Amino acid sequence: MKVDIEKFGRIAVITIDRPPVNALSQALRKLIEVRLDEAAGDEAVKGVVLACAGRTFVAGADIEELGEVRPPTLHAVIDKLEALGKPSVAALHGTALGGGLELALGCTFRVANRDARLGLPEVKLGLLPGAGGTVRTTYLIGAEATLKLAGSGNMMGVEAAQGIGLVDAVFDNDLVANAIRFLSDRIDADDIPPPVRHRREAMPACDPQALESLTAELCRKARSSAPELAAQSVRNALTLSFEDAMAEERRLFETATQSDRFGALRHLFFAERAAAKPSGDVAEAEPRAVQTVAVIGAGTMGSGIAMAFANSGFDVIVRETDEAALARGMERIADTYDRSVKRGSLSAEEAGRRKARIAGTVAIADLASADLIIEAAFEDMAVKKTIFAEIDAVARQGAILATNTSYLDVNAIARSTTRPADVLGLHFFSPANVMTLLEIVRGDQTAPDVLATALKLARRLGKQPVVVGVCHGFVGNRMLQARNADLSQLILEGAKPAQIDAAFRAFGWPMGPCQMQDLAGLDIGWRNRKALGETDALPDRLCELGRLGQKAGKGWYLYDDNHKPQPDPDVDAIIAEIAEIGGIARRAVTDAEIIDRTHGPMIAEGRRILDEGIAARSSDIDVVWAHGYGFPRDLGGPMYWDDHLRESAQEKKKV
Ligand code: 3H9
Repeated sequence: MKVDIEKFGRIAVITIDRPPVNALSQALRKLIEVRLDEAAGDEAVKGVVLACAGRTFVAGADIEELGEVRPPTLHAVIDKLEALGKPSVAALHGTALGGGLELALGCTFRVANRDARLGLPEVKLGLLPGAGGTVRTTYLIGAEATLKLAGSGNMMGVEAAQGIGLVDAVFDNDLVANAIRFLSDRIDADDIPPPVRHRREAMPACDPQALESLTAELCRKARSSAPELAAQSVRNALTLSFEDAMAEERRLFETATQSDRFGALRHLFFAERAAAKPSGDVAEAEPRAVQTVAVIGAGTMGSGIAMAFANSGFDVIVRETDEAALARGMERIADTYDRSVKRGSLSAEEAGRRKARIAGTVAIADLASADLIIEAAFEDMAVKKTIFAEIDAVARQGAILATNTSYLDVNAIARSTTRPADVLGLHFFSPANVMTLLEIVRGDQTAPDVLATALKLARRLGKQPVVVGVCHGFVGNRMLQARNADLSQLILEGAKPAQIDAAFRAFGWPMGPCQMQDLAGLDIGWRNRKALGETDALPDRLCELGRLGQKAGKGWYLYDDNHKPQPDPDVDAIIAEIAEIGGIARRAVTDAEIIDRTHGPMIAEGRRILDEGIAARSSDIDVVWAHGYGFPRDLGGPMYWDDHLRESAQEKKKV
């Protein structure tokens, strides 16, 4: 780690260099402070360029150190920069995020590379920007634009940033040289605006009502109240003096860093990165090149997988057994893209490019050119084995063969080929073009470079990978089964489906288990039970009565034309009847009991999964649940919740 200073005539360039992302640790802040003092004390220096070495401008405060207040604070460093008495310009490349953007706001100007991105992502950690990010930004670009940035945590491209005044100039190359020239020209023209803190008067106007509705929308989208913190601070920027608004922002920030929510979200931040990182023999292996991907099966899953790859620039071949099924799959794909265009989330040109990347075939021989073949056929071992033997006969040497099975034994599937080292599981979640989780299933014989390739692919696809071992249902579905194992019994004892779902939503889930089963189709579980020779009287009866879920207009609930679930007295009658047959006394069940009897077994299963080495780390399980099943991020994942929050939540309830 170092911070250099170099003079180019009357301009001093201060270069921050702390790989990988120049995060502002205490040690780095100290070094920056020293260089700022040097620049301030040098009479010959008339202006300062603040730049970064490596792949990015400062990506924020050091998340490891957040919550500790150790001098010099970021506030102090930014204040010093703002009070240099000489104009300064931040030269932004890569991602200027959080404390990095706040540092840049301490400069008189901001210039950027065309592909740079800016953002205030603190909300994703349950925080708000804590070093002027809401106050100075509001002065510069107005309250609404600031809240959009700080309340969503989304990054913004430089052209948009220039449009709203966050960036003063954009360059295609030679960023630092251009920044020096930019600053020199401004000095020569005597065109130096005051520091951002003194630009309150020029602040764009804002409609308080618009701020209110924007805050509500941000909270709804985030399924969290975290955006309210940024909103409160933006309102303070409008109504309080600079000093008071800054003090208040800092107080809100420091309080938030002590919260359970921050602890949970910071845990997930590092957990996600740990899960995506190759380790052991996989870290040493060279990933194989992949450009052409074949998908076997054009059903919901297969077409979703095909789109996920096409969206990331891969060439895709979709294979179906007959022309009619292929046509249906290709139509489903085209419809999905057309809907995105209609919604405005995708341009017609881009949709056209993506569609053009997907070719269809019924000839298995056409898969010979593929670097990766993913089977997304019916969930049946015999079917899968036949398909793998077929692929084995046509795939080129070195091609990777993957199964998208959600439950089945990847080792058995691998053994049906002559090359088990090239076989692994790539378990996408539905819809595969939307859901971020990818369980990468390592078979007994899967080669390290096959795994390394899968991890690299996940990154290219924008997916969150987690490497798991072979067992029935892997990490996610195995724990889901445990979570739902007591569901029928709970209902028969007296908890209504609507009460169970409401208890789950109150916990923070996007939906409860009954709603989820209705959405997926109750027949999935029914078919599984039949295959295993098992029964579950209550859902079996619903299925026998044609109550297969939302698609049938009725399941646990009754659905109106808008797919809105309504509790159904007929279901209550079925429950009462089966309870009576089983001699189950009905009683009031509390919400706490619902959470305990569903989450308890799920976490116990998670512990068994760890003991068996199916997941490498407890935090991997949290990542699976946060990305694949909507476990509330604010609670850090089931294992983290159990280890850190469950008891204190129970204590709070008692008080
Ligand atoms: C803040 O700024 C608070 C202030 O408002 C107020 C203060 C008073 N700290 O993601 P990657 C590590 S809050 C520490 O794989 P990419 C990361 O763990 C902060 N470490 O790369 C990983 O380490 P490893 C606001 C960090 O290219 C390595 O860098 N800022 C930090 O896919 C590479 O990361 C944020 O929330 C950090 N701030 O993406 C930005 N950032 O190799 C968070 C990264 O050991 N960061 N690391 O696993 C990101 O969004 C992405 O990392 C970034 C790069 C887009 C920068």
